[in-house]
Amino acid sequence: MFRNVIVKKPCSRITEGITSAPELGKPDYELALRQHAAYIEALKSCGVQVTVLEADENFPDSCFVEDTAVLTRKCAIITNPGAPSRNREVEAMIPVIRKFYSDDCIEYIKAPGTLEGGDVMMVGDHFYVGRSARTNAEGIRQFIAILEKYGLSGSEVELKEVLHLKTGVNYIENNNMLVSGEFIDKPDFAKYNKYVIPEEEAYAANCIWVNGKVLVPANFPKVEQIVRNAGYEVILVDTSEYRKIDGGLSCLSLRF
Ligand code: CIR
Repeated sequence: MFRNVIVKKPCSRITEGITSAPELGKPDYELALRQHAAYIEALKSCGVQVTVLEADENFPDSCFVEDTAVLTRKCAIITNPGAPSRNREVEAMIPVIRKFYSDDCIEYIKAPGTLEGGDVMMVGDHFYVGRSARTNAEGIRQFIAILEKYGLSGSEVELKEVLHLKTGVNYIENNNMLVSGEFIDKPDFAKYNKYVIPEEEAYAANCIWVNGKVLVPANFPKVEQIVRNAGYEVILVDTSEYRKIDGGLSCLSLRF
């Protein structure tokens, strides 16, 4: 169960966010704000307490708070984002996280290690970590060492095609996993009930489980049906403006 969620409103410079898909156009800031408000309502309907942080105009991608920390039931791990324009987003997050975790269980990924939360997928007390353009071997080494100190565990997953691990694979509890692209046949995930996301709806592999319900991006009918057929109550949330800068449902919050 999650009790808390932290989100941060998008800033007007969201139009300058990092993107691998410029052909989708630039995000519409006003629409992004409305979608963000609807995302918060969807989360609230799952019974969590939502902490809403004000927008930070210094960082175009700062609404994607997931990348700045990994919040576990035992400790908080502040990341060291590998994207230079995003690296200092963590500074504003630390005081917020200190409201929820005591100082003796807040840990830090330190240079030369880099790690972004989008590369971390929690399955109970085990954490899969994608080695990506943003998360390096040293960051993963530090991360797993921290987890082990708290009786948790972690393992590295190689990824080649997507930005972050959770761009392509997401755990929705009950041994169920949504897999797309390069993750469909990964031996790391052989033991799960895998639901294969069709290529044309790959973006929607990034769903989030929140207290028994699953948030699914709007306008991906095949994924919606897959998640419903798996037995979940679905809440659709439109993330069209975030998609334009490679962001999805998970990126927009820290759930703990
Ligand atoms: C970035 O490239 O960092 C942002 N434009 C998108 C971050 C998405 N975050 C995530 O997948 N956790």
